[in-house]
Amino acid sequence: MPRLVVVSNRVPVPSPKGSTATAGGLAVALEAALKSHGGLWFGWSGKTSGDREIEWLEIRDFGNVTYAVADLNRRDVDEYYAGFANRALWPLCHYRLDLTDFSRKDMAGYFRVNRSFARLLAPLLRPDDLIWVHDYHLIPLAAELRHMGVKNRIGYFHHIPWPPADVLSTLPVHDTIMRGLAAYDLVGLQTDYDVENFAGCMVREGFGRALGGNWYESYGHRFQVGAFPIGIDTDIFVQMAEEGLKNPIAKRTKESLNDRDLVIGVDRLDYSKGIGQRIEAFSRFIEMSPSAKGHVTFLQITPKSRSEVPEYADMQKEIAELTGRVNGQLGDVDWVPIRYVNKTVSRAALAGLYRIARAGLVTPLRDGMNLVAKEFVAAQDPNDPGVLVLSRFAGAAREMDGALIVNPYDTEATANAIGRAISMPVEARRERYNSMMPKLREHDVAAWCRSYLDVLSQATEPQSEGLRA
Ligand code: ADQ
Repeated sequence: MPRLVVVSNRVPVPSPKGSTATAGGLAVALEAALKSHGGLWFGWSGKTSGDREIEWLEIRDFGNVTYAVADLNRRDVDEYYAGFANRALWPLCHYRLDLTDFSRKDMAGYFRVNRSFARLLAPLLRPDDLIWVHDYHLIPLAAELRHMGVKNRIGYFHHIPWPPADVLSTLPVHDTIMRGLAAYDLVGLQTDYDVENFAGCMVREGFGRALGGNWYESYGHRFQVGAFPIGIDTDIFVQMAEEGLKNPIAKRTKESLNDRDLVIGVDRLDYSKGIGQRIEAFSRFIEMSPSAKGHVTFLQITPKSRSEVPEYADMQKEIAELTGRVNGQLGDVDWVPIRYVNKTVSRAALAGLYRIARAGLVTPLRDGMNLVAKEFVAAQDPNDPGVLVLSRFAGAAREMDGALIVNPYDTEATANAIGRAISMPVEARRERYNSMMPKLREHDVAAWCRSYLDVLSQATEPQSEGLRA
């Protein structure tokens, strides 16, 4: 079995004792895949070190996994990470053309950092390594490695949505991005819809042609494109939720509710997650339902993220103001409708909080998959499950047919769905839960890793005769 090399923007290097305390399902699954193949995990340390160019790596071994991380300098972080990745590619892939900033300086920084990463990674590679690159920060990495003569199989997984051709083509260097992707052997996307969009960008914009099956040819290279919907570590999450009320945070929350119904939202503070629209919908629900006043509490747990990007700082302010306004208008001396917390909590606490909630609100305006939707369902009590209210614009909506699917731009309809979720009879709730759990168990994050790596490692090019123009 070839060695696995995972490349991601941030690398969760274990503590000296060998544990990654805050690791989520994805990190745990990748770590497990690395351990079973023997492996190397390469990327940014997350640290910013003065003005020094990226020229050295910190390398640490834990068992049969090697972690190799580089610090970035201030300029690299500004241009590559906070700039092109998070002010051009992120908003673009989430259809937010109003928030994109296509600075030429940031673009240059993005390609420069990818070149530096390739220069540091290439000497660590062995000829039969299987290389798996993650997410939009690193699209040009394979092309840079190919320039340096790397012939290994290299796969890319795009965790966020892939936009339609009309949206992608607003990016001045979209051809370079498509060319960068054509240097991979497998481009993995979350859903069939993303694959359709990607194929549209490729074929309609004239960057490549379909060869039949999942195969494409572009810039003289043949590669596969496929949908690999990511899952969660379902069994572990179920187990954590069963013990959830032993968790002090979940226990304190339950006690503090005084028998009120809990509605929960858990997201990074990001404009793609629709937090403002969700607060408006919850507020509308309270206005429309006099009986809910004083009897339902909405807990929104939202750690701040990417505060160095101006659009995120603006949003932090807006959401805080909106929450304050709603609480001021609708609250009472003994009841606050919205508890808004800017905090990261442990996975055990999250599992416990999901379990005590009557409804989970996962209402992004656009999301590659959304793991919170899957975690919320996995954490429910099978005998008395809560209900998931899920945006049709999350990749997860394509699998989770037992959720109440909403359009998050439609405040009234989302408010109605919250009401329906809270008052749903237990039989209907169980039916919805039972329709989703088998899929969550079967398509967990380990199965996702396996299915992606099987295709990457076993792919054989189609014969020329069978090509479809
Ligand atoms: P994200 O945009 O980060 O991921 P998501 O899929 O919801 O979004 O994952 C967030 C993770 O962070 C979840 O595991 C959640 O439990 C955790 N989390 C969120 N808030 C937390 C808090 N307050 N405390 C502790 N943990 C918290 C990107 C894409 C998604 C895609 C994933 C994986 O944007 O669409 O599903 O990658 O591919």
